[in-house]
Amino acid sequence: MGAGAATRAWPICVKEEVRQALAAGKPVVALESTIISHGMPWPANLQTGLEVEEIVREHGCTPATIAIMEGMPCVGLTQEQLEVLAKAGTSVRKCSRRDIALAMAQKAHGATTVAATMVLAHLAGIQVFATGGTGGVHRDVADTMDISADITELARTPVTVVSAGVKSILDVPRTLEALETAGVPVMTLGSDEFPAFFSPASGTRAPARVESAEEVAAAIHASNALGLTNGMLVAVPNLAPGGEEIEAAVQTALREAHEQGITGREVTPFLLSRIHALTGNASLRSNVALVKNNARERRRGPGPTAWRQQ
Ligand code: PSU
Ligand code: MN
Repeated sequence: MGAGAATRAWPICVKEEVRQALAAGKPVVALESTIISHGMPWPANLQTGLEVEEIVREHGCTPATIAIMEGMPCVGLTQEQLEVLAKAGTSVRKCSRRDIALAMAQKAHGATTVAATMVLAHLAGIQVFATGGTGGVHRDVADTMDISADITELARTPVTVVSAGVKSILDVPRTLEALETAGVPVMTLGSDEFPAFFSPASGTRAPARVESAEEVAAAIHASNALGLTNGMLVAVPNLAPGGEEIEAAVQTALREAHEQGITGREVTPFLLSRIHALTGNASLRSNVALVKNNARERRRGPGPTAWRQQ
């Protein structure tokens, strides 16, 4: 073991702006970085990352995009750091919970998934996190046992994730079953249906419905009051156009991945880039729109106080 690893100033670096907001009890919203490196192509990824931060700011909150930079877990990135991740794209390591420690030890850059972003957000004291889609149960789970660590993380880490549902390539009913088993509260904002990422309609009923961010905040407070350690999943229906056509492309891409023997963590980046290509980037436009929408929706209804760190 080299001396460098032992003397490194771990564990996490919290950006000054984020640190001050947290210390003052002001609302902070965590954002993930895998969506930047693996979820979207350059330069739409950088632009979206910056615009989502701006939306969070416009609503009186402080954004904290989370990633691992040269082995240092960072809560809150500079524009230069965001640019490094956006340019490097899929060559950056995709880090879920299990990858965090090794990326630190190897001084690697790491883009954090929902699971890893939750881990680091919680360490920094952030309770709310906005993203595009979370991981879940894959449609070919019977063959692959591919179930995202995002589900396990939602079961064990008290961070509320606001998304457009689960990734379009997943099995929605099975994912909701797995979340139920894991003890994760799941609710849709303003709809009885759980959304299908690109479209508001999945054909599956949401386990619960809420009408406002205030109601979500009240549930977070209740959970905190009991000392429950699980997170929550809030689904915001994506109303951007073209949902059904994009879903057809999802089916095609899934078939291609199967034919080409693509498995494990390579599946998501492969499918997303194929879906973007097959839909002439309509899926990308929809994806950008829904991420921004989720960053915005987390505060519909209440004033900033409703989201203060408790
Ligand atoms: N949804 C997208 N694009 C993405 C992801 C989700 O539209 O890139 C990422 C998120 O970071 C999510 C991760 O946490 O994929 C889940 O990956 P896996 O299934 O390998 O756990
Ligand atoms: Mn997986």
